[in-house]
Amino acid sequence: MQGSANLNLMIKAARKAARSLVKDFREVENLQVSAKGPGDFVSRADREAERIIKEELRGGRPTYGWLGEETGAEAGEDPTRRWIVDPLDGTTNFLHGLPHWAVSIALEHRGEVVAGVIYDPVKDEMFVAEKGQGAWMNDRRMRVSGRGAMIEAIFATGVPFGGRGTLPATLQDLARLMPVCAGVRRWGSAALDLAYVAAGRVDGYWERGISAWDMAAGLILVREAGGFAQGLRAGAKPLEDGGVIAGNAALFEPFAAIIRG
Ligand code: LIP
Repeated sequence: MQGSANLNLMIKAARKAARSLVKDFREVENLQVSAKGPGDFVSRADREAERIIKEELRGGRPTYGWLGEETGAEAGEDPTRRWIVDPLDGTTNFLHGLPHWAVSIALEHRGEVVAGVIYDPVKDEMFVAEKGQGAWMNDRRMRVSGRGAMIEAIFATGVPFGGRGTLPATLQDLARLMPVCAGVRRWGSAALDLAYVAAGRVDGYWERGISAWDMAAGLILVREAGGFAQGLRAGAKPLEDGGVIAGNAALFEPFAAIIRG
């Protein structure tokens, strides 16, 4: 896939940040045994990755707005465009030396995500999509799965922890879904969960209480791969709804009906 100048800028920024994160990830694995643990070190790694991405993207497109997990929102001279960035999605996995995390970069135009890049440097898998140009993984075209029976389908989700208020609703989701599907996976990265729906590796994904930067890039990957991605409430936009339901074309409706209760 050739991609636009914006997409190539996003890919360059993701790769540059990933080089820094991979170096830090090797150190984190060593820090697991330290009494203090790697918490502060990972926070610094997260912030440095966002600094790298911001420098690249705002250097190339200085007028675009910004929304980043670590540095927050900044308006741009161009009120119609903004970057939405999670420099390290799967932070807890990273912190524990679990090799399942990603850099996620999205471009939003007039409230709609029009380009997305999710890069998993440990597995060297670059997931990209642009509106109307399809979804790709390492230059191979991606399509959502063709599975049409819920009982054969597997789903990904994020299970709240640490007293998060969405736990009761998520447990009810699981109680309704588990008996009628082939299984649920909790891998710890919303961005990669959505990328895996787009790649057909998992048939659907949902999560309550996640941020725009967790999901923005994954939304366009799923849609350009032939899937559907909507808010938890019927008709709601995920980025405004704080949650998402995504799935392949055949299963989205029955899956969404279960989650919406
Ligand atoms: C994470 C999400 C994940 C969710 C975690 C966390 P982070 O994002 O990708 O799906 O379950 O609670 O929000 O914090 O690693 O960028």
